[in-house]
Amino acid sequence: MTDRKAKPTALNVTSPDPSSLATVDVTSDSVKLSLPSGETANILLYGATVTSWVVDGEEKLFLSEKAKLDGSKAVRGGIPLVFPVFGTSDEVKLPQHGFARTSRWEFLGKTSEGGSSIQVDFGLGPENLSAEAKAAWPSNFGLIYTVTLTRKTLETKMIIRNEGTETFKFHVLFHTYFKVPDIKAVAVTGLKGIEYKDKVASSTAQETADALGISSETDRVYPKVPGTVEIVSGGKALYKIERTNVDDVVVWNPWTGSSKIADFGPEDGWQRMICVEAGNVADWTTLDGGDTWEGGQVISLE
Ligand code: TA6
Repeated sequence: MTDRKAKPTALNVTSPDPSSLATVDVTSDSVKLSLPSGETANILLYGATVTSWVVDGEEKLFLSEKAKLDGSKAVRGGIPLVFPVFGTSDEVKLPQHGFARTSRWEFLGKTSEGGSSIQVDFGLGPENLSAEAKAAWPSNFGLIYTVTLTRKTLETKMIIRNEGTETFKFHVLFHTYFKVPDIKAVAVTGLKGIEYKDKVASSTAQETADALGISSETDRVYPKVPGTVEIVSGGKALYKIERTNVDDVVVWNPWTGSSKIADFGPEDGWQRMICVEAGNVADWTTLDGGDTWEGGQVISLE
């Protein structure tokens, strides 16, 4: 055997340290995403509802302490999914905000992972619906909902496919409940100049505020919002909401009227939440047989 003077060093092909990778913990009811740097997101299979998003040890989403998490009622908080109808409609005989938030979704698995991001998919089709929902909305469809967690962002994206031959129309919305320090000190920017529907006053008006403050019950639909919307406080953006192929923005805070909402708590919880919801709800979106629609939001922290 020849003695080699210059011995090759061992090839540096090591598998990554498992503690440096994102993880996905799946239970029978939920999926938890965790990044090695500590950020987490929790998604209930019921409604594919994101119920928690934690960054720097701080919860970013409001979840009512009276929220039902057992599949008996849509979750009051987090990010419930609205589909195929926003509110109620004479044309679609489904309960308020449709069936996506009250159906059990299938976990389709993780579609990408690394040390600084993790992405998972959930699916819903007619086979997952209750008999009543299927009868009220007999269209053949497939939804794929993707949640991506990075160190400073949470992305939610929906793919809607018409699996049938008949055209159907739908609304879709990410009904995000943001946690804020004090509702009286926050404002929503990016809405100025938009003609909105005021559901409290049952009227329409043009938004004049650069930064919309909230000082009473607020329930507004802003159609076709062109750019980024931010939730700001003290001149600083708390959350930046960027939308792709999603036109409208809904702003909701029930104010003291939350006392009439059975699963809303604590009593003063309305002071620490605001719903800023990205969706296509001002008009129906139509989808022909075999066609696919895709849209989503990225929420970033400054
Ligand atoms: O998105 C705003 C809104 O439609 C409001 O009108 C308000 O009622 C809210 O959603 C909550 O609806 P929910 O069916 O969850 O009680």
